[in-house]
Amino acid sequence: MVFVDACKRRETPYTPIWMMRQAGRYLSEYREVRKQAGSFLQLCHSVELATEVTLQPVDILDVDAAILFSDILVLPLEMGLPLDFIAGEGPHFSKTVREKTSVNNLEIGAYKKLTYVYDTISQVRKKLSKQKALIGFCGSPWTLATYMIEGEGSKTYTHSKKMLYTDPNLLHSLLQKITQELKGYLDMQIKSGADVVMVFDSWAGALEREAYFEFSWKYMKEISAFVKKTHPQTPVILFPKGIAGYLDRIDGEFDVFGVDWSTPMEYAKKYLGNKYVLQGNLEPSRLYDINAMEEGVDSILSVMGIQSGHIFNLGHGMLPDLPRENVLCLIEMVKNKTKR
Ligand code: 1CP
Repeated sequence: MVFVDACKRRETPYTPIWMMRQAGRYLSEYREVRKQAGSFLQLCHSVELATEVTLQPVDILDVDAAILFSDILVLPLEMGLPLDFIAGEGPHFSKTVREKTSVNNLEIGAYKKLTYVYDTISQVRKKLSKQKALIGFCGSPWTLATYMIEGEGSKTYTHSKKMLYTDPNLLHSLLQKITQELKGYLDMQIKSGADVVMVFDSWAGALEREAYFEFSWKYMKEISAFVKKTHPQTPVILFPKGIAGYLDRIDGEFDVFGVDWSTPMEYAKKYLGNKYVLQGNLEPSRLYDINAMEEGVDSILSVMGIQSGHIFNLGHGMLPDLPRENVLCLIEMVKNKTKR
């Protein structure tokens, strides 16, 4: 598999490419299946339909990896927090976790209930070409905690940060509880057929430097060390978004570092390129314009070259209204420009 080889820094015929949020609304085929499912959560719960949308980007775009179609928030849902996705607003939990009792009430072993995820993974792996990798994923403890504490997406993380500074032990006990679940969750995803796993720390950039390493990176490292110990052959990708200023302190046992678009690739290469394969980091909005897109691709390749050590991706998720023809063009372009 080109993608798995690249994660292990082996020689590949070209730089592999996939895109975060590659299954989504910019594809009419996705919108069709989503309508059939009724709601986003029902789509996540349906093994047949989730399998179909997971495979769509591979069939349509010929990307090198499929990523499980699900959401990071299905774990907190199974831990006992009823979840809704409100159209135009995003996720909403009807309960929040802001004091000791609610941390204690969170269900232990909830990852065992995510059978629809494991079944989707094994279905996808059965149908996916042997040349293509399947990526399993989860949210980081910190990123999941922000949703559980706030009850929804946030711009300020008010309640989460209040807990961090007024009752750090309570936050740690929540993060530890989530970390335990995530270990079991990724273990089960790998046993079900995921070839690679990725941890999304989307709200890493909400934390100042010291706080980031104490409340987020520490747990990311704990999870990746666990996966590397239990499944040494499975590559682990860590994606902390928005921490360009902290790269000098990044360490741990993992294979690939996901570089977001706000982090200059030069910085990532300088601090991390010798130790980790780098994945990224085209600014998704560049896909609105072909010239802007090519300029972005060239700039990334001028830093990363066309040797092993790089996986091409966007620097964050695909946007719902990106022109599909430009996405197709990007895949072609990267494969052509990086042919060895
Ligand atoms: O169809 C719809 O209206 C739902 C939109 C949607 C989709 C397509 C959501 C709601 N989640 C997803 C799928 C999803 N989420 C995937 C699928 C695989 C793929 O990449 O193709 C993945 C990996 C995620 C992970 C995810 N969910 C993250 C981490 C990655 C990131 O984008 O930073 C986060 C933060 C979420 C929470 C979430 N789920 C959905 C939304 C709109 C959000 C973000 C809300 C917010 O801004 O707080």
